[in-house]
Parts: sequence; structure tokens; C-alpha cells
Amino acid sequence: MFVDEVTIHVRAGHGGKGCCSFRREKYIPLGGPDGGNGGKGADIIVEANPHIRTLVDYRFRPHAFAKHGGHGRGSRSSGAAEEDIILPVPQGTLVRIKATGEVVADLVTPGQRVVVAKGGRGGLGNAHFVSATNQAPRKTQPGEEGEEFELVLELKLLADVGIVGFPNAGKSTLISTISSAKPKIADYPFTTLTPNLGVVRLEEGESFVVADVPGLIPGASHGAGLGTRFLRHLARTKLLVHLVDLSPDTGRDPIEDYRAINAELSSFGGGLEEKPQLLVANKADIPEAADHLKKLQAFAKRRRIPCHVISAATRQGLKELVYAIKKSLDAIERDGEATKRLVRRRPKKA
Ligand SMILES: Nc1nc2c(ncn2[C@@H]2O[C@H](COP(=O)(O)OP(=O)(O)OP(=O)(O)O)[C@@H](O)[C@H]2O)c(=O)[nH]1
Ligand SMILES: [Mg+2]
Repeated sequence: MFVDEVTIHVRAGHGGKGCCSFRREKYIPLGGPDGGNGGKGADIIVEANPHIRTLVDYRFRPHAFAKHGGHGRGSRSSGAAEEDIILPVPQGTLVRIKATGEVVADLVTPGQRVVVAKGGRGGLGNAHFVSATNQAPRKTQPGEEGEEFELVLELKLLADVGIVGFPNAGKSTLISTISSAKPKIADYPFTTLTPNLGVVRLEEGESFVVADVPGLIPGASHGAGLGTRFLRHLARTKLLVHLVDLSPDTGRDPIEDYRAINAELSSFGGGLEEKPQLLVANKADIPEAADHLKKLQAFAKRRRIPCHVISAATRQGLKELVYAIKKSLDAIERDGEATKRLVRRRPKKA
């Protein structure tokens, strides 16, 4: 099960109490105060773990309570400090405090960790309060309370490239042919219900990560189809591959499709409308698609948008597309200016 948002309740441990005690030993009169300090309460830590793919575990285990620190004891014994609790999450997880919305962590690199709830400090025992004027203090401190929060964990997948398009456009077919991903492919809309990631390897040992997200339809931003909730997984991508279905079976116009998807990206916002795009026409192997292809190419030429023509099924144009994607990613990495030349940003009115 793919879960990309959960609310969890975390409570760090309280610090242990400081102890009030006096040394009592035969032949040692006036042994003096010897109450130890309380131990520190355990922290709650969230850590990015590259072996975890979703937040599903927290759906079933939404609470994490860390142990309290031990109380101080006589003979200046400090209370035990308890072991911290580590909550593993997928890379790309954003941690927010539910009440305020404040982002406390964005865990991107493997092993990156952050203390989300601090354990309370242990209280001081009476031995600590000895002074020249008070040689037998009875004063102790209680332990501090551990922090407690409702946290929202939100996964935003890490991918370099996102594939967008109508259902059935061939997004999953494309990711399955260019990458290691093996998603379900079928001849009906909304085959893909959750995002898939695939690694595309180039000959030179270089690679990039592609995300296939569920298809969009007009009105998706208002909840039509599967809505746009999966688009958040494209927020971190550098480039979008906008896949247009050339097949006449759709009964739609590919130029209208292109506009409709862009309109949905714009209403979703979050910078998706600004992302560089590659326009890619799929299903060029279908002979009856020639008309649609011609129309789309003429449109792209007028707008001066490069249009790549492929067939994910017969692999026509895939090698060129992979290299075009790589070239664009390199350009985006190098500088924004080259980006503008190579991957023309979608004109405002397209
Ligand atoms: N003729 C032809 N059919 C294709 C091509 N690419 C995909 N298809 C077919 O189109 C149908 C839909 O393909 P998918 O890859 O599942 O499409 P999708 O965009 O992932 O669809 P959703 O997951 O529903 O959004 C399948 O029957 C594919 O076999 C292509 O290049 N040529
Ligand atoms: Mg699919």
C-alpha cells in the first residue's frame, strides 16, 4: 500500500526527578547530601531510510512514546538516560507540526535525521545544591517534561523527471520501457493509482529517476478522476515529460489535451506550471494517428516548442527521448539560461 501522508502523535520521555538523600554510614557522621540527578528523557528522532518506500507503517502505528529518564538515587547515582526512539521514513519526507504547520524537517539524504521531540532534562538532586551557606539542602528539581506533538508526515517523492498526461496516454508503458520500473499497464483509464519511480540508466553509467503519476483529466484540480493529490510528488522534479496520446481512439484533440493538462498543472500551482516541459507525442506507431501527429507538430512549431515523437510500444524514438531528457537535466543543472534555450518554458497562453 502506498501511503504518502500520515498524522502521528509523538511524546518524548520526561526527565527523571532529582533525589533528596543524605549519606548515612557507620563512623561517618554528617555524611552530607548525596541525592543524584534524574536521567534525561528519551528523544524521538525521525530518520530518512532509503529502504523504506511509503509511510504505511505509521497508518497502523500512529503513536510513539519514548521512555522517561530514571529518577536520581542516593550515593549521587544519576537516573538512567533512556534510549531514543528512531522513526524511519522514506527519503523525501517532510515533517510538520500539525498545530502550527511549521516545517521541522525535510529529510532528503539517506540517514539524515532530526530530533522532532526533545526528551526532558533530568532534575538536579540535592547534592547539587550544597553551598557554603547551606550544607544540608533539601532542595531538588523535578524532571522537565518531554515535548509532545501531533506531527504530519508528508512524502514528496524524489525524482528528476515527472511524466504527466491523460489516463491511457502510455505513461506507465513509457516508464516501463525506459527504466527499471515495472508498473501495471492496461487498456483502461486510471490503471495507475499511485506513483511509480523508475531509474533510467544511460550507457555512460549516468542515471536519472523518473516518476509516473496517475493520469489527469479536466477538472482534476476539483477532484475529477483521482484528483491532483499525487501531483505533489512532482514538486521536486526538475523537468516534466508531457505525454500526449496521438491515438484517434481517445476521441479527443491532442492540442486540447495538451492545454487541458497544463491548465490542471496551473490550478494545482506549487510551481508545477513553471517547470520546464518536454512535449512528447506517444503512439506514433498507430497509422491512424498520422493526422493527430501532423496537427500537434504544426501547433508545436507555431509555439516554437520542441516536440518529440515516440512509440512507447515499439520503442520508436525512445533512445533519442532519453538523451533529450538527460541533456535537458544537465542544462537545468548547469544554469537556468541554457534551460530556457533547450527546454523552452511553456508559453503563458499555451
Ligand atoms: N499502439 C500503442 N499503444 C500504446 C503505446 N503506449 C501505450 N499503449 C497502450 O495504451 C494503453 C494504456 O497504457 P498505460 O501505459 O497503462 O497508460 P497510462 O498513461 O499509464 O494510463 P493510466 O495509468 O491509466 O493513467 C495500454 O493498452 C498500452 O498498451 C504506444 O506507443 N502505441
Ligand atoms: Mg499508468
